Amino acid sequence: MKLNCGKHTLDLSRPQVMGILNTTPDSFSDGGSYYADGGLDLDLVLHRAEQICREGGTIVDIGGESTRPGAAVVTEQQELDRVVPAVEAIHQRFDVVISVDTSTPSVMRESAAAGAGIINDVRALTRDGALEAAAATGLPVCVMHMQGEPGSMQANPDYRDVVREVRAYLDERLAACVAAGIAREKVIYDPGFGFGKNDQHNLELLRRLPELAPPDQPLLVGLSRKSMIGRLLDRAVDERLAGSLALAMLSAQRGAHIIRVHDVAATADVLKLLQLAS
Ligand code: 9MG
Repeated sequence: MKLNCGKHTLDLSRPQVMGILNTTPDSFSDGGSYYADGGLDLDLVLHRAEQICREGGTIVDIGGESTRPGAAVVTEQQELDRVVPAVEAIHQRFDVVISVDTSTPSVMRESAAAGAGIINDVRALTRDGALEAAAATGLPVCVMHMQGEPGSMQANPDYRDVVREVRAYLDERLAACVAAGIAREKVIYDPGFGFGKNDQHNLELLRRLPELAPPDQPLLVGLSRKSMIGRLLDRAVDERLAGSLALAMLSAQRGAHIIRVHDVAATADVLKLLQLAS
């Protein structure tokens, strides 16, 4: 399976590593890492992008909004200011697919014009104008499942059958994307681990990962350093590498094509060995 991302084509016959670059002051794991003197420092952003590429990442995922419960609400202008210059700077210097983690139509449009290759939307293109904006870029889109809203989604997540409900939602978003003019093969499914799910829901989704997408649809999984790992193993956020790697390997074995992670080098090693031994 191939994913055409503008001037790049990703080979999804082996799992691809998507490295996380949060240009937010308050993300749960790396918030504020790229700020100096109160502002976003593009040299620090470029340093992280270079690290992702050197360590084996083929996609850099840039986000300007933290979706962790309790995070500050970001304005459209703040998001544009955090994301678009970073996309532009990375696009000029590195031969890598740039994914923009956004739900905001103007950020999608301006990022695509600046060189982005994937739109990653945790709200699955449900904001007003998002489907149309994404379709106009011609880029692949990642549609993620979330129950509720970031501020309250973990209060009391509730499902009769989490796998069936998540799959039905993603199928419905695929149909909406196709109706808006997005090519079917450019729609990436993502169950949204930790987004309105308790630990049992997350584990059930992981166990039944192959049921979550049609066989010919790209599947993205994000579990890196997430709080589920912290609760299940009693580990602080900086002690979750082993747990993150175990889940990355499990996800790849169960059909994930793109693995979104903080720890690129270690994940790339694990996935390489998995490929060699498979
Ligand atoms: C932005 N973001 C945080 N977690 C994520 C996940 O699991 N998937 C995707 N697509 N994006 C995520």
